[in-house]
Amino acid sequence: MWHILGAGSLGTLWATRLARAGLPVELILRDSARLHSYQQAGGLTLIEHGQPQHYPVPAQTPDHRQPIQRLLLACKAYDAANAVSQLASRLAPGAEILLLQNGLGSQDEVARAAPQARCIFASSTEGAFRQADFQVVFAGHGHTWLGDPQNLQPPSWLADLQHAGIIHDWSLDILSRLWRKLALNCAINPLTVLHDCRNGELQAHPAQVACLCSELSELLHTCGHSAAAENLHDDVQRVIQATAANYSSMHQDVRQGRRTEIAYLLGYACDAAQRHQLVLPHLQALHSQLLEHLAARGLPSH
Ligand code: NAD
Ligand code: KPL
Repeated sequence: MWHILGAGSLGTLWATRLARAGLPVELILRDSARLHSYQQAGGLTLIEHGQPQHYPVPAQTPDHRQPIQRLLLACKAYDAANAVSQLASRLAPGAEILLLQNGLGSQDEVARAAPQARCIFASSTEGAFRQADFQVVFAGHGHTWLGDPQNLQPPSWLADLQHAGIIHDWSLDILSRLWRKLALNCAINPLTVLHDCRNGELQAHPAQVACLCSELSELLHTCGHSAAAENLHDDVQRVIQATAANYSSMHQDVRQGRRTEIAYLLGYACDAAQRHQLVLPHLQALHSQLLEHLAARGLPSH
C-alpha cells in the first residue's frame, strides 16, 4: 500500500500513475473538510497532453488508524516535518518514507520527526501544476533520482515505479544530486524574483549569474560535494536557455502571494556557508535582498 500525503501537484502526479498501474494507493488529506471537498470532486484528475483522466483514489485523514508501511511525502519542504509528526504513531516497524521535497534541510527535519523510519530522498525534474482543486496538469516529463545516504541498498518497490511509468534511477550519491539542484535553484530563482523576469531574461545579467555560480561552487567544494560543483556555471547557463520562456517556481510563488521554500534553498546555502566560516558576499547579499523583498510583500522568511 502506498500512502500519499498531499494531494497537490506532485502528490497527484504520483498517486494517479501508481493507481492506474493497479497499485493500492491511499491519499492522506489535511482534515475532514478537505476530505469532504475531495469526496465532492469524486477523485483526482490528471491532465496529460491536454487529455483529462479521472482517478477515484481512496482518501483518509491523518487521524485514521490504518498502519503506514510506505509513505510518499508530497508536501512543501516547510510542511514536511509537521506532517510526519502527525503520522508518527501510525508508522509501522520498518516503515519507509519517500521524500519529494526540493532543497535541503527538510530531509533532516523529517528524519528527526520519525527516527524509526527509513528515509529515502528524491530529486525530480518532473513538472506539474494545479489547474483547480484536485486537478493537476503534467507539464514536464522528467527524471527522478532516489537514494538513501545511510543505506545504499535499493528498496524492493522500485519495480512499482517502473510499472507506473515513473522514470527513475537509484542514486548512490543522492546528496550530491540534491546539492546540485539546490545550487541551480539558488543561482536562478532568487534573481528571477528580484528582477521580476522569466528565466531567459537572466541572460542580461551575466556577471551576477557568474559571481553566484563561483560562490556556490566554492560552497559545494567546502561541503564535500565537489562532484556537484563540476561545470555548475555552464549548467546554469544551459538551464537558463532551456527554460528561457518559463517563470521559475519561486517567481510563481511570490507572484501568487504564496510562501516560498527559501529556507530550504538560499537560506540553507547561507547557513551552510556560515557553519563552515565561509564568506560568500554575493550569496549573502542576495539572501538579504530576497528576505527584504519577501517581507515587503508580507511573505515569510522561512
Ligand atoms: P503543492 O503545494 O502543489 O502540494 C502540497 C500539498 O500538500 C498541498 O495540497 C497541501 O495542502 C498538502 N499538505 C501540506 N501539509 C499537509 C498535511 N499535514 N497533511 C495533508 N496534506 C498536507 O506542492 P508541490 O508543487 O506538489 O510540491 C511538493 C514538493 O515537491 C515541493 O518541495 C516542491 O519544491 C517539489 N517539487 C515540485 C515540482 C512541481 O512541478 N510541482 C517539481 C519538483 C519538485
Ligand atoms: O527548478 C527550477 C525552478 O523553477 O524551481 C528551474 C527551472 C530549474 C530554475 O531554477
